[in-house]
Order: sequence, then structure tokens, then C-alpha cells
Amino acid sequence: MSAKLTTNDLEAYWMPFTANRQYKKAPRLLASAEGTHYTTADGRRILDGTSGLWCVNAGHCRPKIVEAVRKQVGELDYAGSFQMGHPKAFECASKLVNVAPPGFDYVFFTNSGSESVDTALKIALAYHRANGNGTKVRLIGRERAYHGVNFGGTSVGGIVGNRKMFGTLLSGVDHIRHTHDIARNAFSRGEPEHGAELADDLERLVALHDASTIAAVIVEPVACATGVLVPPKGYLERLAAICAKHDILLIFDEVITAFGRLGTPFGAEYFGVSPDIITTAKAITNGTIPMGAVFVKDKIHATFMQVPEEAIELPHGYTYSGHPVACAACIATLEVFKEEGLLTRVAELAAYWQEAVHALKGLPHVIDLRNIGLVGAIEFEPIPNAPARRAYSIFVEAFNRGLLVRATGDIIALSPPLIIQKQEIDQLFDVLSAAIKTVG
Ligand code: PXG
Repeated sequence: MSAKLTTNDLEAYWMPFTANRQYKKAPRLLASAEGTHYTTADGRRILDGTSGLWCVNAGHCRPKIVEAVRKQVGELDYAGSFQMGHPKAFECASKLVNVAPPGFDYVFFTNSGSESVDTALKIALAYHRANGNGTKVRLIGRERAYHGVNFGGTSVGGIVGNRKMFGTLLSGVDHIRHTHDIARNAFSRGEPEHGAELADDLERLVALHDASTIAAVIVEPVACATGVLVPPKGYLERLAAICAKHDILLIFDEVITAFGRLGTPFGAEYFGVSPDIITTAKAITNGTIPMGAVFVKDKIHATFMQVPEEAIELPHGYTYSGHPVACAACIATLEVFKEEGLLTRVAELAAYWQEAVHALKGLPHVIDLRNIGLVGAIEFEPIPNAPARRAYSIFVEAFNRGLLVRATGDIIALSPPLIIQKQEIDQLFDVLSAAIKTVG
């Protein structure tokens, strides 16, 4: 028998979405954080170009949020939410619907984006059933989508690497085409010109399966995790119109786009499209405590309220739905967002950000630059027979130079905290372009 590992050994932790053996040979360890920066275990300052994993929108270790969590955990550490309640959950829900788009007056709590997605899909199925449309059971996702890692989200997701190892997934799921089209849209600023007609791909699936069998379509307004695929002009409106025509619920997965990332509180407002359900997580607590929330339109909530008063309307929920500490973190986060105008700050910063992203044009192997709100992406020509290696090498080089970015395939994605200053944006792109040139 081998001896127990020492407590600072890296071996026992099976890390998520990580090349574990490669990572552990040269670990990148973050020890503390404040504002727009991390500090590594060996004392180097790192500019956070990714808001953690797209979640720390107000910047790190904000005193108001830290204090709210500290206080709550000593006052009411836990209270269940099944046939019970505590005041902060109700306060939190009320404050959330106040920042949500019009018509979204109800919120269901989860603990992550993955749980929000599976919750939304279940609500969509149960909604049609409650309306007497029990044949509407199919769920439609999109190629290249990321909707988390639970079975529902993996099934409607469209990233082959995340799907192929896990069997047949949910039955009755189909996918519309993605909108990424470098041939027509490379180096677009904001929403690309070409591709609104790709929304009509939903009509293809309606023709194949019949609308009477389709419950919902789920899309990310901007598909971020898969490499920042910005929707073509008019695409989301067209998709919403097709959904409305066929009584198909439209779910916007706003786990990344909610809470100011695009310069409006929610992505739905940025695009002027009103879906039926919105999933959120991440920045809802500024990343401090795990939490997710599903927002539903009033008509959906009302449909569930037709059963007798003593009946449980939705047999669904989690031990930690509406967790007191998460609710305290969320309430404090919303206060910070409000005090600093963070849910709309990006609207003022977006033009500067766009210029900075597109100034990378001409660097080695850059085949596309994309931006929207405070999100950017650089797509590289892959190294022959070594897909993803170029972007990974740039990510490591940037980290060694004091900048955290996110690599996915041969794409580098950028999403700094919404509090970032212009000179920090300059610094981010200086370091990144030096890293790109070094890797070559
Ligand atoms: N939906 C969307 C749109 C997401 O972006 C999830 C659901 C799942 O959320 P949870 O909280 O279960 O992880 C996400 C998560 C990346 C990256 O590198 C993106 C996510 C998570 C981790 C890394 O882009 N998105």
C-alpha cells in the first residue's frame, strides 16, 4: 500500500476540464485576488482577462459582498426551501426580478448554470404538459452550444468533445446549425452581417418532427464557451418569430450574458428579443458563492398555478436552492452592480474594447477577431496535426507574462471584469500581443 499523500500534494484532486497530468507538471496556482487582479502562489500579479470563468463581473473580493457572506454564515448558515423559507431568499428573488427584463416576474433558484439549464428544460416540458400539449416533448439545441455538463445540458449542447464519451444522452433532442461563418464574416465588429437566415434551420426541424412534438429551443444569445460566436444581425429575432409561430418555448441561456456583460442588464435586452425562459448563474453572486437562477415569463408561472392550492406545482428543486449564504451574496452583488452602474457600464466601454480587439489584426496566424460588449475572441489558424496547441501555448505564455486568458480549441476568449479601466485594457492587449508574437 502506498503511503498517504502529503496534504500539499497535487495528485488527489481530479481537476475538471483539465489535462491533469500536464497541469500537475507545471501547475498554475492562484492564491488571492483583489479587483481586476489575481496573485499567484509565488507572488506574481495576474491581470484577470476572464473574470475568473466569466463570473466575477464586479471584480474580486469586493468588501461589500465579502462582508455580507461573513455576516450571513454566522447568522443563518442553512435553511431548506422545501415547504420552508427564510427572508433572504424572498428578498433576493424580488431584487432579481427587478433587474430582469419586463415580464420575467418569477425566479427559481439553482446552484449552477448546468442546474439552471436542466431546470429550464424540465419547466418547458412540464409547461406544455400542464397546458394539455403533452406531445410537445422534443428539445432543440444548437451545434457548438455549451449548456453545462448535466445530462440535459450535455444533450442540447453541441460540442462533440463534451458529448461523445457519454453515451446516447437524452432522447428526442435535435440541433439547429451554428452561426459561425469565418468565410463570410471574418473580422466583424460586433454582430456579423451574414447569417440571419440560419434561424430558418428551425423550420427544417419543424418540417422533420412537426411542431406538435417540439417543446423548446435553447440558445446562448452569444455562444461564449465555444469561442465567442456572435449572432448575426437579425438572427435571434428571426428565431424568436419562428418559435412564437409554432408555440415552441424559446430559452435564452444567459449564464454568461446576464448581469451586464454586453452593456445591458441581460442579453435579451441587448438584442431586443424577449424569450420565454432565461437561465443564469455565475455573476449572480459575482462568483463568490455558487448560485443559479431561472427566470420565467408570467404566462409560464401562471400555467403551473392551476393545480389545487395544496398541490406542489413543480416537483423539482435542490437541497441548496435559495441557500441563505448564496442569497446574501447575490443581494450584496446586486447592490454593488447598482452603486457602480455595472449593469450598463460596458455600453460606455464597448467601443474602446472593440478597437483594442481589432488592433490585433495582422499578428501571426490570426484568422478572425470577434467582439461584443466586453467579450472578445481571437481565432488562430491551427498548427497542422496539432489542433488547439497554438491557443494553449499562447494562454500559458500570457499567464507567464501576467495575464489570464481562456483558451478553447484554437480560440482565445477574453472577458475581463466590468470594472476594468482603459489603461488596463491597453495593458491586457500589450501582454497578449507579445504572447502571440512569442508563440508565433
Ligand atoms: N450555460 C452556459 C451558457 C455557460 O456558459 C453553463 C451553462 C454551465 O454553468 P456551470 O455553472 O454549471 O459551469 C455555462 C458555463 C469557458 C467556460 O471556458 C465556460 C463555462 C464554464 C466554464 C468554462 O468558456 N460556462
